[in-house]
Amino acid sequence: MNSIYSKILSAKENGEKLLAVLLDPDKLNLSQVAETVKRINKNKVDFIFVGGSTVKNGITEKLVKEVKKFTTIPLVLFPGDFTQITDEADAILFLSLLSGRNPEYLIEQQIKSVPLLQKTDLEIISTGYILVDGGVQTAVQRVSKTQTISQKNSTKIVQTACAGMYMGNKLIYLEAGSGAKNIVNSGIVKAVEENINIPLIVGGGIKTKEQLENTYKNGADLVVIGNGFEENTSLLFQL
Ligand code: 1GP
Repeated sequence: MNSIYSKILSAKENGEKLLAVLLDPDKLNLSQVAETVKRINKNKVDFIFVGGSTVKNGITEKLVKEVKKFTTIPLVLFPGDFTQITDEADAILFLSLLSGRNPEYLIEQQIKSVPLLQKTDLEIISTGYILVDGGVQTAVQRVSKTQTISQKNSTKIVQTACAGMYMGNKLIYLEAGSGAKNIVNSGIVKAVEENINIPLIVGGGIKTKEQLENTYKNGADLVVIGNGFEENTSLLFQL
């Protein structure tokens, strides 16, 4: 039942690093899925995340079903809102946007998701989601109508992560936003990792092998790559 979280936990305990590729249903057509997933299969990818900030109802489910035809890699929903929930996936990051002050994304969306989740067998993984400034306004910021936390404010980011852990979240996700110009910097990743004892996910703007390796070295247990894979499909081969 808890296979995906167990895998992340044991990777953390063993110092193994995990990689997720993010597929955004808004950007990926169903006709591109077979080829994209075959490329993912050839690499050391631990999870496929599916989700986006502005996906229309029903599109995520279609994409998930299509992806599943071509891979056995576990598929984790990373939803921008509750309408993206589908039983066709294996797990869901049950996100709360802790960096923001919009109740819609702190608790309302979560309540709205309950009737759907009660009908699924999805593994539910509570995740404290922290949006830091990535140098450009990203979709999460626009859709959630929240502010990011400046990467100069390491204390606030660390305290937000700790609060998320004390609230019982199983994961912390440090996000610079999809297409970020500035990735979550080394100092922030390190400071958060040193202060929490739950697994740390980092994503947003990571496009090179060096950025990926540094992010791991500084303490990320799982790195998420979206645009970097779409724009440079050979990136994963270099890892
Ligand atoms: C976004 O962290 C993910 O939510 C991935 O971002 O698309 O910039 O890799 P990129």
